[in-house]
Amino acid sequence: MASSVESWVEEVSQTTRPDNVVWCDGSDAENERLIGQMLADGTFIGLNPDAHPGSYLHRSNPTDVARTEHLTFICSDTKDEAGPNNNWMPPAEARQRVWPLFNGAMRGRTMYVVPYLMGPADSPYSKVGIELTDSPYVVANMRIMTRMGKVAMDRLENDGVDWVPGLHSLGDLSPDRRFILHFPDTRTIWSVGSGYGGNALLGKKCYALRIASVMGRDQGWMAEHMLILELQAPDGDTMYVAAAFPSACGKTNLAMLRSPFENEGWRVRTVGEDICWINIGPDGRFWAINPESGYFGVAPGTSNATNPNAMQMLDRNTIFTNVALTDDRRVWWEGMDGPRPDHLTDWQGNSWTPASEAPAAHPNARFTTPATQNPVLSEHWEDARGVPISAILFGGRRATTVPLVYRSFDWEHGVYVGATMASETTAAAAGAVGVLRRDPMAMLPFLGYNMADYWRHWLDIGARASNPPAIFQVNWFRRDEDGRFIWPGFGQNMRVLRWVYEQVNGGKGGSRETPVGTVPTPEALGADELGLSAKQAETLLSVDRDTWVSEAEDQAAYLDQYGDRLPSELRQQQRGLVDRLQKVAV
Ligand code: OXD
Ligand code: MN
Repeated sequence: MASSVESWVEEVSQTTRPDNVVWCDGSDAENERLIGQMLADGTFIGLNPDAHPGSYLHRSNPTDVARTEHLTFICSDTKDEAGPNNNWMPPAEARQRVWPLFNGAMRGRTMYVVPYLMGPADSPYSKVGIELTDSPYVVANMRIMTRMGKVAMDRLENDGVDWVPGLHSLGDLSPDRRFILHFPDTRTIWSVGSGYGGNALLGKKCYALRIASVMGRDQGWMAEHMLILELQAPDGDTMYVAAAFPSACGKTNLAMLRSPFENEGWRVRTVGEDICWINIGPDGRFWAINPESGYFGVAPGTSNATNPNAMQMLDRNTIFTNVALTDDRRVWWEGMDGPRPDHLTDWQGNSWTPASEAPAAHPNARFTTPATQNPVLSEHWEDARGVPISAILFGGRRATTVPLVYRSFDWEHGVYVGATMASETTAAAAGAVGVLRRDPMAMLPFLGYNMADYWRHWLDIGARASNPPAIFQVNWFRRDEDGRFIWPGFGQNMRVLRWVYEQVNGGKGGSRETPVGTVPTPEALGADELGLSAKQAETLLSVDRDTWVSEAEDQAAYLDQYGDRLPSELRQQQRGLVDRLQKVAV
């Protein structure tokens, strides 16, 4: 046992005062014990064993159902280091205001010591964390989402590597006493008052994104909110694509896409569906690993029509959180296949009928399931050196303005496209849904330092890599005049991936240049086959000059808040966009 871990556990126990301390080894026996306890005390509800073997339902506290960005802080020495993109709390204030919430917080509870590894067991890029938590639900989820227990302790002991301490307590679950704090200087995490995934599974957003982004900046690599997919072309050639989308915008569905052109040989396999750590390889390419080993996905909207591979993956060994329950103890959520049941128990445990006004499952209801159950998992998902990325997609929900897909002109322009991307907000975070906000690289809620310095880092990394990926923006969510989505999305997104593949491989046909970037022709996407009218296809791929002039102004206003820290390259890119738009005949 690494003595530094032992002394930290001792120190935390002195404050939190748990009745017991349990060191987790990640074994099946330990998991079964925890599940037994949770079934006995109601934390877990057993599901129909024929329909859902090895699976459980958890109902969270109704005030604790999503990430709480307004209660999430970066505790750097100065406000400038955290940047306008973060809430900042000085470390001294954190000690005064938040540390006391841990005082005696674990009395009457067990404190679990959870060693975990982010990344494949034998990858030099993987990293160790230790989470101390008083929530057995968190332990059961961490066991799916990370490589937990012995494998992490072995890494610590054999390699003497650094580890990231994360302290988590449910506290009293009151939002008034809820804080998710990150100390970039000491690479430490404190989370109190929430059991929700993104707030409480500290390996995920807190470590693999907020703390890791700081480590990446200091050590020359990148931690990104991106899926990684393997795209196979008919001749067997494979290409890897990383894609950043804000939360609940379909990353899991894209990463597990079932191709309508599988017969022709076009197919997708998954390497990761939420987080991607990128290092520059000796060949000057971007090499990416998925630091996680499970999926914490949004259940509502998942069906055989939208993600058949996920439906197959979820049929066993899954923890469901805040979904609805049928009378024969199966799970149910809005958007699932088949008729809506006449009676359900809703996510809060109340009787529900179709006449009920509120949805039966919470809109941010989740599943936690092991990656190994994904029927289209890539053979390379645990490769120690990662997989080489040839294209990066930035996407978001935009009802207007942004075409279905376009390619940026070069790396710097691509960084500008990522830096200015915007999306309508979703239920993955507490707060209003459907409000447009800029969410650079889909990292707004997940970056551990000043966004302007992060863009500098992107520019520098691109300059250092002799062969960086091509950058694209995508938007599956464009609507027509009647407010309907134009693009069918889901499996049909394969048409966009196919075009991306052709672009990366030098295909010049099927595209046209616009002031914002290169867009496909309707023919290149097979818009006809999809039954899109010429007008629909035009709207989908259009770059409207006036709309883009105001978009460019709004982008400039957004960038301005970063003041002198903003890399000059991005200001130049903004001017370049305005110039190109001005040249368009009206
Ligand atoms: C997630 C999120 O849970 O982005 O992945 O909120
Ligand atoms: Mn995410």
